[in-house]
Amino acid sequence: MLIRVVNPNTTASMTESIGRCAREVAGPSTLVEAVNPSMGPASIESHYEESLAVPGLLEQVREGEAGGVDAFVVACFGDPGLDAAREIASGPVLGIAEAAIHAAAMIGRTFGIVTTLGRTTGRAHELVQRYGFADVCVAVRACEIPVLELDDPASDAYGKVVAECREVLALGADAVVLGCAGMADLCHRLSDEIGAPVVDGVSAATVFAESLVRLRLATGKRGEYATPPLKPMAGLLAEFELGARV
Ligand code: 5HY
Repeated sequence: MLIRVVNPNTTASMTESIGRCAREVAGPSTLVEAVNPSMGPASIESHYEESLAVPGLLEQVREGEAGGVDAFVVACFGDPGLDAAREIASGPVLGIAEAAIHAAAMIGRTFGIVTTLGRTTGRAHELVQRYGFADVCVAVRACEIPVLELDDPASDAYGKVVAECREVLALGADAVVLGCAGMADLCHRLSDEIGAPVVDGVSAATVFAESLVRLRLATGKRGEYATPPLKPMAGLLAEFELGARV
């Protein structure tokens, strides 16, 4: 089985780290390819960047679809372009926020989320609401570390994430959800440090995507997620006209 994990930002070092985490949990017969778009923001920390990351994400989904990919993972905690990707992919498409939130709800009564910048907490609340877990999400906290500084030792990112994880537990959470794909490689160390389950969406989405393929389940195509109607696409986005060569 072939799973394509798409990091919707354009930072290759982050894509490599995401790929490593996904491969760690993928089954022996599963091939994981981690990719990022050729265009778009270096990191996604605002609505503007999230919107501008979507064409690149869809570029990678269309390319993967043409290359026989069985399932896709959208490796950004805002789950950007998830619905659009589901419309153009035949196999399952999972967002890391969606997967992490569902996993957390299966291992405790409550959970909390630790994300990067405070300005992204609104999106996290929205997704918790959308996925139906607003009642059991007791906190969304930000460590105020920019995405691209998460792997910079000088930023003390790890210490700040630990502190926010402890705050979330103090607010009554049974588990902590990591609110950024760039935190995926901190997951097990954090869990040992705080003595509670820590959920990383990259690995959760990879395993859930694998399971859906094994169950021979894919996105329903009779209604909302049917292939979009063909129509002309003008200007910069002309190559996104469905039916146009990938
Ligand atoms: C992410 N941004 O997972 C989100 C995290 C965030 O570039 N990859 C990004 O801060 O919303």
